[in-house]
Amino acid sequence: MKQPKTTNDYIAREEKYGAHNYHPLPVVLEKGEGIFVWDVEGRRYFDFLSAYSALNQGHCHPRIIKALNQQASKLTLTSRAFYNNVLGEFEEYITQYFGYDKVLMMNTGAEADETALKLCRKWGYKKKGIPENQAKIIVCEGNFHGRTITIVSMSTDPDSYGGYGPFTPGFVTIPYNDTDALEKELKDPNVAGFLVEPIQGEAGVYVPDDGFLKRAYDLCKANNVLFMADEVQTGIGRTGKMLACDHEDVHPDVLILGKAVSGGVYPVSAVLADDDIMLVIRPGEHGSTYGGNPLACKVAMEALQVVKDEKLEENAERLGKIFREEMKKINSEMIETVRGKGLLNAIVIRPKNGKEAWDVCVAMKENGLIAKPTHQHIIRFAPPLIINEEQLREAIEIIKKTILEMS
Ligand code: IF1
Repeated sequence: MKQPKTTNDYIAREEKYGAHNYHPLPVVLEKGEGIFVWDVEGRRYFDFLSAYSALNQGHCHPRIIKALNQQASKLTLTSRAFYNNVLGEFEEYITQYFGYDKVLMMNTGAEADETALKLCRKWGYKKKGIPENQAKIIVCEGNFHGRTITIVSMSTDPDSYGGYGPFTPGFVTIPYNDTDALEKELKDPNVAGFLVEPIQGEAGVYVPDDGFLKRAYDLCKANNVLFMADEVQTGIGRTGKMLACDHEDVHPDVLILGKAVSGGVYPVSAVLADDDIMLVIRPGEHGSTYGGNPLACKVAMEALQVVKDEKLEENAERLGKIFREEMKKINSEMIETVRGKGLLNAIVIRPKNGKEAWDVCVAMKENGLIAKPTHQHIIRFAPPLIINEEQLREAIEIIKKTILEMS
């Protein structure tokens, strides 16, 4: 195929040579800076997806890119067969940052979740005394933790698990936001852990009732079960606190992080826990070629420091309130619900004249803002947390104008 020129040429090439495991919005991006991206035809957009909250610090944050470049020309990978001079520095940094004894570094969110599941099962056998191969982990309906076979085994979404069986056993599903159901399942002495997203992202930005996390945590403690929070999407300032669990002063036994840990620059994920839990995994029992490499560590250290220095969680908290207020003011039947926390928000679209969430997203793109629908009727809005109030209000005008045009 000759060199593509137009948006359609680029799309056609991906369509021809790439697996069809995604259905992207028809826009081809070639440059990003801060809260903006530009397409191959030079048009500028507000990025209101932020790569599913990986880009909390914005596109190509100068400090993070500098850290990447400096380390990239020095040492990129050693594997864990040898020590490197950066991993320990980062381990000390991130454990102090979040208040845990230990961290285990991986690359993607799914790997971090897998790590937490393995850690939890092993803890169940070694510490809790669950009989071999009997450990159970409680998960929630509508969960999203990634794409591996074991993770889709926990999924209740047929798009995620359909056609991928046989599935990994050992999971018990309860409704999200239901502590009565949790309490009931916790009576089983073979339960080792409870894995939960503080806000369900993929399910459509479902915010649980106030007190749910605290109550769930307390129930887990009372039953000697590990409370494991998947903060891959909600963490690192996104919901208006450093962690979404901080809203309820819950300190998870096992904390799972990914995405924005590296500011969208490099895949870095991490599992944090105290010694009593983390040390049940011994040398040779888990790992990853790239996990904890020096490039990842330098990038992540800078990315986390940027969040602190720029007080991004405070900005997310303040601007999130403005965003939801302004969305609620839009006078259109097409807006059924507005919900979210910090700068992780969603609107539920009531279809009109055959126009659905997808059509709204295509129209917003034409007006200079990109976001993505989830589950047919929901649009998620998650700009980089470096956005300022003036920029947010400009973006709100685009959303408002688009919806009013279609209503
Ligand atoms: C895709 C969703 C978001 C996650 C939580 C673990 C992972 C994710 C809470 C796995 C990943 C991504 C993956 C992305 C779409 C996206 C997503 F719509 F599917 F649900 F963000 F909302 N835990 N979420 O949200 O992390 O292995 O991908 O690094 O295209 O699958 P990963």
